[in-house]
Amino acid sequence: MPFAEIITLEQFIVDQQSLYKDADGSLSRIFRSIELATKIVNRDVRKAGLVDILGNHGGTNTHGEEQKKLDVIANDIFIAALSKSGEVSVVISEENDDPIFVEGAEEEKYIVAIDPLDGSSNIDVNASIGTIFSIYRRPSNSKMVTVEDCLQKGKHQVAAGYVIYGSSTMLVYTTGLGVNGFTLDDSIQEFCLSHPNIQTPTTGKVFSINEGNYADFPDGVKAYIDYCKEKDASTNRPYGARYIGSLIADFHRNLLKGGIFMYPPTEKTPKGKLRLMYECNPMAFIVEQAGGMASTGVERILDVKPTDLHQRAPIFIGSTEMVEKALEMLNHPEIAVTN
Ligand code: AHM
Ligand code: MG
Repeated sequence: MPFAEIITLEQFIVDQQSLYKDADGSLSRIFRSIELATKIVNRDVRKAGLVDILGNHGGTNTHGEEQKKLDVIANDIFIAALSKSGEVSVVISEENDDPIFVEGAEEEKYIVAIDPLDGSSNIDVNASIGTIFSIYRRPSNSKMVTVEDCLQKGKHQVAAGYVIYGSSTMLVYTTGLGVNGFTLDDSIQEFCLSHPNIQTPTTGKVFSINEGNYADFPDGVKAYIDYCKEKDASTNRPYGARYIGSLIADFHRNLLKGGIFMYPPTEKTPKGKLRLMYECNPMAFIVEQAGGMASTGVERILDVKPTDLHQRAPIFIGSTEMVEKALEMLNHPEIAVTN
């Protein structure tokens, strides 16, 4: 790309700032911190196969899951970068039981939620992994930030984004004015605008779900999966099945190409698996900004009032027509599989 046409993430953020009348640069400073942390994590992810940072860290996280070394490294890097930004009063992370209140910054106006390295079971097999972030304004008028301040509905996010460490490294984000994607140019270590104004197709040909859990799904989900696999030329079915088991990779593909991603409730996990604040809300904000849809099966993801920082939520997310069809079948499994 000719140099004159390159728009870096930093330039883009500065340009966008002028579109917000009350912008004072603080959100831009948070983005700068996220960008720096991303570059450091990217460096570590890229050399994961070469140095001794692969494998389990030995500990378990809040949810009793094994932590990989890179999870711990990424978590530390993002927390340090956000804490140093000077704009963040508290960081909540999928990897930490409790919120991390930033010393001396308790009055700052932003709250950031992070999943520092999602899909970490894929590290050892060299598949795509990612970082997810979500930014809220501190709502209370109290002097010090509280846990309650963190428990906001997703619709109050001021920004959300993800980084995918894939065959290239991309950062995709929204501040509520559409969705834009930036690809890291390794040679200059800059994220460059590569996917301006991402719009997700209203329908697609891909469904993404861990079908191994089929027997445990509610009847409506089973009916929708059967529908996806049924032959019907007029609706381009059967759809293709694509499931990496790394949310960002599955979501990113479907966002660009059209499709539906589902992590429904199962008998064992009645609330699904994914975390509302670290995974579902940021993805829901992004997909809605790109013209798609996200639901728990019962309500819009962004309308769920969190009661716990680490709560899970079922999710049906992606191209609007596909999510609507899935919801129709969830509610009426008895009419399924006849088109
Ligand atoms: P993690 O936060 O422990 O990495 O788990 C979340 C991941 C998602 O990236 C992915 O969509 C999901 O777990 C896959 O779960 P499953 O292996 O049950 O299909
Ligand atoms: Mg995760």
